[in-house]
Amino acid sequence: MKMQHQVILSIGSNEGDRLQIIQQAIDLIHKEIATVVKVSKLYETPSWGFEGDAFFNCAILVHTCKTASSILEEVLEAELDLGRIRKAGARYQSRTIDIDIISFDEEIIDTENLKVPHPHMQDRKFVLLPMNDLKSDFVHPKFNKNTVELLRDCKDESVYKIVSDLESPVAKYHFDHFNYIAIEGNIGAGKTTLAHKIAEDFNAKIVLEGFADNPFLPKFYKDQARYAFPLEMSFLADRYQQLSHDLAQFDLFKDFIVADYHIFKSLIFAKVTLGEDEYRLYKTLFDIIYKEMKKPDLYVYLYQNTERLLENIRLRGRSYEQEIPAEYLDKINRGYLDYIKSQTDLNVLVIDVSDKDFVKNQDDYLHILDEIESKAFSGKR
Ligand code: PH2
Ligand code: MG
Ligand code: MG
Repeated sequence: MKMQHQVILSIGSNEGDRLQIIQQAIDLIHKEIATVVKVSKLYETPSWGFEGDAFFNCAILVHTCKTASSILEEVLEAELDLGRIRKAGARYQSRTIDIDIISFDEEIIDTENLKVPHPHMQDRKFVLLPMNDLKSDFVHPKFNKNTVELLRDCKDESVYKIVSDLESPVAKYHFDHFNYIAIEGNIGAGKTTLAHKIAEDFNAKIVLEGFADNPFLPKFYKDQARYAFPLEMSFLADRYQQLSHDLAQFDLFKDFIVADYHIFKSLIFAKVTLGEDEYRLYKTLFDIIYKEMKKPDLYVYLYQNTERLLENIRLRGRSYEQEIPAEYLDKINRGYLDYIKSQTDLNVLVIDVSDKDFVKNQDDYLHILDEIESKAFSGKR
């Protein structure tokens, strides 16, 4: 299941420096609205439905957690920022920039301001041809046809010509220099959300901690002393099993692996939750297992302040987590920071996300991507 919406936008221009304006539009969308993960070729197309100069058209695939109506609102604003002036009168007219929502997942939206899939997409090769370049798995929810089938059945006879290559915003990142990125952080820091976004945007294989089926976890939060040892042992066993399996499997269709944990967290938590004797026994076993494990070539620690951790825990609403005290989170955070300080040969990146919201603010997400990118050349390969 994808966490983000897959949205296809069509971009056109038949006035001014068409190539430059379209490239600016793509960059602006990526910077402020949604992550542009794929860009089609650029086509020159005769104006469709009215007399006017030829258009340049392309299509882009973007990922976002925003709603369709906020995407529409933001895209209209981007058109204005890019200098579009809507003149009164004729339905179709020449324009410096036009950005249309073609599809939003495979949803059917029919409101006053927004109709999705775009009601004319099936009649227009200037939409379907670029869309076909994106190789998305979109299936039209009304016609039950994929892009290739829509194109095959399209009656548009106009002649379209590929004019140039556009620059793709995600192509500037080199995350495939990594084989294995571990995203770490305290309970509620946003590890899983960030791992999902990166995996979806960069075609990585995701490895998620399967905490939900740990039978000791709810018990532990009620009676720490009694359940800490079996809890830590079962986490260690699960993580070892999952990681040794998933990291050994080479996925031909994915570029790298992103995990929402690193096995060392087992020891960090054990140190906080176990008594001294138990911890010593635990560490003996941990060390044996740890030696065998593949190390990530980037370890990202998301630092989040305790107040917002508590807020996130409340918002995600897992009942057994609701009583976690602030002091416990402080201790876990200190455990992580001590661990990080003691590491000499781990490629560590600490990102302070305490005043960031990488789901709602595209700018905050791009900041995180840029930080990771800055480590792409110090990682091994
Ligand atoms: N957009 C229109 C109407 N006609 N023709 C071409 N070739 N390309 C367009 O983007 C286009 C059009 C209305 O938005
Ligand atoms: Mg249009
Ligand atoms: Mg429009």
